[in-house]
Order: sequence, then C-alpha cells, then structure tokens
Amino acid sequence: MDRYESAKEMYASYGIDTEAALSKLKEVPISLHCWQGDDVIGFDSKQALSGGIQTTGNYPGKATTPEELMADIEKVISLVPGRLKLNLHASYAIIEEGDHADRDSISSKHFEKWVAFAKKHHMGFDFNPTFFSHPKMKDGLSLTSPDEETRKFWVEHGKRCIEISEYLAGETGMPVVMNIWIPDGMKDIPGDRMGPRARYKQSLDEILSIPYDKSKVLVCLESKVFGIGFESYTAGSSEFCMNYVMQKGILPLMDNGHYHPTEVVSDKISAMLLFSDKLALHVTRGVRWDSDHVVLYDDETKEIMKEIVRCDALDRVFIATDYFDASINRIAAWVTGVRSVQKALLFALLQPNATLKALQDEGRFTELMALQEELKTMPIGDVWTEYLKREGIVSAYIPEIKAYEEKILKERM
Ligand code: RNT
Ligand code: ZN
Repeated sequence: MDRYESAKEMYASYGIDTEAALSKLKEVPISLHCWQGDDVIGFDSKQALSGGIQTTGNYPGKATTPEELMADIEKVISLVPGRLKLNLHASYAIIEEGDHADRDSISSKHFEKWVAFAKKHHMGFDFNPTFFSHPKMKDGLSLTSPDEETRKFWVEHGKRCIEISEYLAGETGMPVVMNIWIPDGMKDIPGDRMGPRARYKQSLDEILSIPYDKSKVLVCLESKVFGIGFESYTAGSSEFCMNYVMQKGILPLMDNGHYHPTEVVSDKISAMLLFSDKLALHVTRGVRWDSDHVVLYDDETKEIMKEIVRCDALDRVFIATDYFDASINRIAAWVTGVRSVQKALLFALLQPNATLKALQDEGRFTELMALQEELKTMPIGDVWTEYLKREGIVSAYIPEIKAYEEKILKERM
C-alpha cells in the first residue's frame, strides 16, 4: 500500500483525519522574514547591525541589493509549500540615488518594487519599523531617548511606517501586521528605570495618534528581556508591553527568544488568548541566549503549534519567523526554518485533541501520558511527504540549494 494511505489509516484509528489536517495546513499563512537573506543589514543606511542583536558567520553569497534579495526569496518560495506573507523591515526601503529620504521621511514609493514582487507571488505583507542600525540611535536609544530631537526622529519613523503599512495593505488587499520592537535599554544598572519607560509610552502614544485603518494595519508590540549590550535593563519588558497593548487595544507579539530560559511561549499562548483577541508570534530558536538560530522541528516549536491548534486559534494567531544565521547557506536557513514551522503545525493538526482533553478532564493521567508518547512515533513524515507532493514542492531541497549556490551565490563577490 502507498505510504500515505497507510499513514492515513493509522491516524484514522485514533480518530484523526489527515485530509482535514492537510487542507487546514495549506491555508495557514507563515510570515517569511526578509532579513535572513542579508544578515539584517537592509538597503537604507547599510550600517553594521546594532540593537543588541547579532549575526555570526560569514557564509559566502549574501544578498546585498534588492534584486539579489528578491531572487533569493524567490528561490525560497519555490522550496516551501503553502501560503507565505513577506515580512519586511523599514530598512529594506529601496531609495534611489539622489533621493535623501531617511527613516523619518520614507514613504510608499520606496516600497513600490516590493509591492510588484509580492503581487507577482500572491503574497501579503507584514511590516516593521527599524529602530536600530542607524546613526540617529543616540547612546543606543530610539523611542526612549532623553534627547528630544532623537526621540522625535524615531516617533516620525513610527508614523511613516504606519502609513507605509496601510499602503501595503491597500495594494495587496491583505491586512498588514506591523510590529514595533525597540532595543532600548541599559548595559549596566540603571539610575532610572521609570524615565525611559515613560518616554517609550509617550512615544508609542504619539505614533499611534495618527489616523489609520485598524482593519488594515494591525499594530503589535514585541517585548524583550535583554539584548547584547543591554544586559541589565530593557525598557520594553514583558510587563511594559503587555500592559500597553491591553490599554491601547493593539496586539501583543511574543518572540520565543525573549524570555528567561525556562519560560516557554507555548505555555503563554492560552493565557494571552483569554484576554487578547489576536496574538502575534515570532518563532525563533534561542541556544543558551536569544541567539536566533534557525527554527527546527523541535519540542517547543511543536508545543507552540499544538497550543494554537487546540485553542482553535489559527485565525487569531499570526505566525512569523524571526532568525538570522550567517554561518550556513542562507537560503537553506530560510527553507529549513519555515518548513520546520509548517511541519510542527502539521504535527499539531494530527493530534487527537478532544481525546487528550477528555483524558485530562477525567483524571486519566497515565493514559494521557502514554497516548502522547505513542503519538510521537506516528508516521507524520509520510503525511508531510504527501503534502509536498500535492503542492508540487521537492522533498529533498539541498541539491536545489547547492545548484543555486554554484550558479548564483558564488558569483557574488
Ligand atoms: C530582536 C527582535 C526583533 C528582530 C527583528 C529583526 O530581538 O526579535 O524582532 O529580530 O525585528
Ligand atoms: Zn523578534
């Protein structure tokens, strides 16, 4: 018997419908972060990466122009099944020579080429103001800066990004999740914790004061516990961000690299969904710190997806990838990470959630544990392979990537 048919029968014996799982999986958009392709450099100020985040490694062939980055993303798209959105940072603005637009003055015209690219691939957008890697960061600070001119510059940047997000949503007909994250914090013990947070709050209020269509632009706020060079204090802590989004009715964004090492986002999702209508996620992999390694098909990624599925929240949770590894082929990094998210989602869709819930509610904990262990060795690989086949995507992607490396990447300086 065909491997998929046999897997289908095995799942059916647990009451699981693999066909239903596959058609669901196909519909869930994953927001593809553009910044894996060029080590988070972008095209505007081309400064070294700052903001307490870091890429390590120097694998040859990174994209340095919009054309190269688009070509690489195109390759990624050809190796990933399902629906994707394109997640851009403002620093990926395409500014012609002689045009002096800076972060406080960029506008829709700097994203026209991206719009054409997204339309060609039937992708929606997500968007991010870029509060790092720029000469206007003063003492490493943006929206929390005590220097009024600096703070205002970044407030203007935030406003421009809402306008650009609205434009991107209008062009594609799909809502844009616009995520605000700032690195602002302190390397050493602060002399004032309240001041920067008060300025952050005020800056956000100012950014959000411009009129925009809230059905088109979903603004969210990403918290963080620490950054490199900001080890002692982060203005946008979890409590700050959670309280702010609740008060203003915007969305929380949780990045699973942004918590203390034994805290897990999978445990936070249900709590958040009881209070927030919508929730945004950055899926990443921290190794000992917020290292942003490529996402793998690992326990926590599976647990995150299981939570989204069993909370019946696929339409309330926005899933985006967020990592950057410069030590390996960047296309492979992208493809491996996005496929891992999708595989974890498939794993989640193949769980007998009603049965597991009933075992828990009935206090049958021995069976609950045993069944969850049994499910781990079910033939999900055969269902995944069938999915790729139906989507017309190759299973083994390394040969394709090697060929692209030979032909394209090696030609780049
Ligand atoms: C940094 C945050 C943030 C960035 C991107 C580039 O720790 O996770 O989301 O990774 O915006
Ligand atoms: Zn993030």
